Amino acid sequence: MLRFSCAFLLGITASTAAFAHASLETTQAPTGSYYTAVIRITHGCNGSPTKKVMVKIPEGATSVRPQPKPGWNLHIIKTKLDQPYKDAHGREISERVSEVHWTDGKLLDEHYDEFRIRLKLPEAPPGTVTYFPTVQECEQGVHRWIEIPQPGQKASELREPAPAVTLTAKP
Ligand SMILES: [Cu+2]
Repeated sequence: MLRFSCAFLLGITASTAAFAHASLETTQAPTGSYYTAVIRITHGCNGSPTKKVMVKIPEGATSVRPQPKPGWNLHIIKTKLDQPYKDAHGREISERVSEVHWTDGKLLDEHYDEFRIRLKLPEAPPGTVTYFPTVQECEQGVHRWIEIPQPGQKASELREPAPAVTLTAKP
């Protein structure tokens, strides 16, 4: 029987818990840069397979393009912009992608998978944390990785923290 020291076990538990939730592969990126949000789904809901993954896109993110996945249907939800703008090609943009849904799939609890969205991050001061609230629906049960830490609170203190990326200064 393998024995672990309490601190080591605590260390393992803390780090694997954070890693074991829905989280982003890259958690720091320059403000306003092109970024691939890789949302990692590392387990189901109490053993039940994942059948739907819905991701909310942060305000200010543009050029949002999700990656299709074999065996899953892909839905892009758009919302009208209060203030339309012209993109880099001079085209008038009057709506933004506000959510991306992968549906009708099956990811077993014992398997791992990644859900990818390419986008341009918001322009915001370095240190700003940008969240991708994610709802993971299973055949039985659901995980709502949507909790945002209050000022002074750590994400690791939350039961279902939202995947997050911290914006850094432009290189
Ligand atoms: Cu978890």
